[in-house]
Amino acid sequence: MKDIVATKPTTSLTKGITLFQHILAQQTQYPDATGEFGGLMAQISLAAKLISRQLAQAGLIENVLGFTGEVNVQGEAVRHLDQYANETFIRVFKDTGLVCLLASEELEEPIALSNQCPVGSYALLVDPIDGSSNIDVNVSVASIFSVQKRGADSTSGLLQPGNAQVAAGYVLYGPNTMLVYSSGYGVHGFTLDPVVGEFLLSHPNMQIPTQGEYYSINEAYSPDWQPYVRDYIEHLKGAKNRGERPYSARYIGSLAADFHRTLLTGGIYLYPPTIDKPRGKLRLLYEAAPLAFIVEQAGGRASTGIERILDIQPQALHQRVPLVIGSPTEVTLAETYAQQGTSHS
Ligand code: AHM
Ligand code: MG
Repeated sequence: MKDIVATKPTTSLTKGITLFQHILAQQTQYPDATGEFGGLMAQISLAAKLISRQLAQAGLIENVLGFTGEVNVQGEAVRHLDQYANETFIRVFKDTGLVCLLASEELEEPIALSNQCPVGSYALLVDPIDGSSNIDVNVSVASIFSVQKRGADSTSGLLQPGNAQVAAGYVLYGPNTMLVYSSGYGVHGFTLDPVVGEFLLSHPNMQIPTQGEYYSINEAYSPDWQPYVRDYIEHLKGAKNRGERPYSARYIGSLAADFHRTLLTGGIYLYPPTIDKPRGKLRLLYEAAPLAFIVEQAGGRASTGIERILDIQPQALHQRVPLVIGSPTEVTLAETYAQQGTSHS
């Protein structure tokens, strides 16, 4: 099992440098780097800028808001922006030779983006628009991405545990557009300067606080939770009465946006199993695993409550998984509740 360990900040962490400059500077420190990863990240940032521009025109031009009338492999109604973002990721990588396979929440099977796809080539897994239900109400959405080297498994070569990821990240389309990524050497956040059209380093070497003040969960489902989830949330609500720092609740309904707040301020995000969704809702390979990679690099933790997310061997491309992610203090306690499966005070 490979553990991911963040190294100390490198010399390429001067605020204001561009994403590409940062990656080039990092590559100079790793003699085996081929430069392909820099090209890959440049194309991800291009997709991010195109999607960001499209979002900025929502309500002003046709076919940004609303549904296409189609239903995706997950059984969810496809929105125009889901389709645009999915096609954008395909378009920016097609025939570049940078990525040989692309898997997406919007595609039943991975698609080949290059004629040759040997084991070891880069593959990209994306949730092109995470939090789609927030598009039409002008609330933050995101793109989540995971970069793998194609494995040798008999299906797509993509069913690898999260600890095999080469890199992972997300682009948050909020009041400003931010790209946060890790290639296993810390977590770095870049803010899009819309005038220059470049992502500039704004959050070098991000670290999650060891404990936070927010919990994030869809409480409307509390009647459908297992008892340990209710007990854990009740425990958090009781902090004030125990003379501890009280918690407050935040839930945006866009995973990456809820995660980003948790990364910056600490605390916990949970999407546990429910009666209707016994494996939770979130997808392992392009939602939970990339965010788990990021949070561990930032000093946090991610699990199902029972098992480390990065150790899970996927069985299917669109597999769902319960997710408990955030500061080490909160996640560790949530795991205690999950493992005991019963209440404790
Ligand atoms: P999506 O990728 O199709 O938008 O679905 C995933 C989203 C997450 O972003 C979010 O955390 C979750 O679904 C919200 O689900 P719910 O409305 O059940 O709380
Ligand atoms: Mg999603």
